[in-house]
Amino acid sequence: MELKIAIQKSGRLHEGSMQLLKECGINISNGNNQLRVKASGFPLEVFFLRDDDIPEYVQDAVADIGFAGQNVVAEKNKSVLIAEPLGFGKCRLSIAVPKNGNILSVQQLNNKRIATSYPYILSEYLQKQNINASIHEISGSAEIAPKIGLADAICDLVSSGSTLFSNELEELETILQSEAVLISTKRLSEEKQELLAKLLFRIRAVKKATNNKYVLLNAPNDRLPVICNLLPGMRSPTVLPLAEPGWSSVHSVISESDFWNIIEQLKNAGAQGILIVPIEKMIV
Ligand code: PRT
Ligand code: ZN
Repeated sequence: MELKIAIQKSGRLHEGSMQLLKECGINISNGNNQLRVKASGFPLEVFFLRDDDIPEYVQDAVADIGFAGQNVVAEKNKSVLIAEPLGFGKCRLSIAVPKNGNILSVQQLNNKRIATSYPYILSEYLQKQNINASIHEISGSAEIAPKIGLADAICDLVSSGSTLFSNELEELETILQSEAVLISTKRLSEEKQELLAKLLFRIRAVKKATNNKYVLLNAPNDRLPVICNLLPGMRSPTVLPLAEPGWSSVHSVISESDFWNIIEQLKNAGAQGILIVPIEKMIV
């Protein structure tokens, strides 16, 4: 019994998908550029596909699970379950208009033309906003549409914003935040559900580790209460005596998101010799 997973063959999600599986202890050798490969380290068979096709394959249970962008999952509107956000492939789907033009608000899109590869998400959004605009479906390079007179606005994915910038466009409104997600078919056998639970356990341990750092520091004993207060850790910080009397070493885990903030507070509280170490896996 194997779980069949669909991942992007090549493109922006390919590396992240392979990397995540690798960190879960799953190795995939695709030296011969095959479309279907058996993995080692987990009972998994990998299908390499175009990202656009993944939701349908998963809906139809040709693949049991898949890694795809939320943007694609929402646009294709297939009947699948979203099991887990994966933390890579982050971007947003935004409406953008020419800089210094006359469209300053979403309401001003009424009776305008919008070019996009996301007609379904966009039409749902416009309907909710009660805006009557015409959608020009294109398969890519939306950013040139206003310049060549094909549309008044675009609706496309943005990550750094440099594509918009170099085409003299600016974001008017973000309509969807996206990242890669694990989707699963609604028709998983009990055995396969168990395999998926095992895979999710590994994925969550990897994600938790990526989002956290291990911190070690030295502190005078009289500063320990303040410092430990700043470092809740997984249960509470580990405090060990140093060879030098009156000093201790403190070990704990801090989250990536408030990392710099906490480091500054630790320094101000008298911590010295602060070391930050990556965590490989984290099981709580
Ligand atoms: O061949 P296949 O169909 O599988 O791939 P594809 O060409 O359709 O997709 P691909 O590989 O370009 O993107 C796959 C997925 O990556 C998308 O569906 C998103 O979920 C995610 N992703 C993350 C992005 C971006 N960031 C992104 N920046 N997909 C596309 N872009 C494009 C965007 O369309 C625009 O042209 O990058 C440009 C904007 O980038 P910035 O950095 O200039 O803002
Ligand atoms: Zn695609």
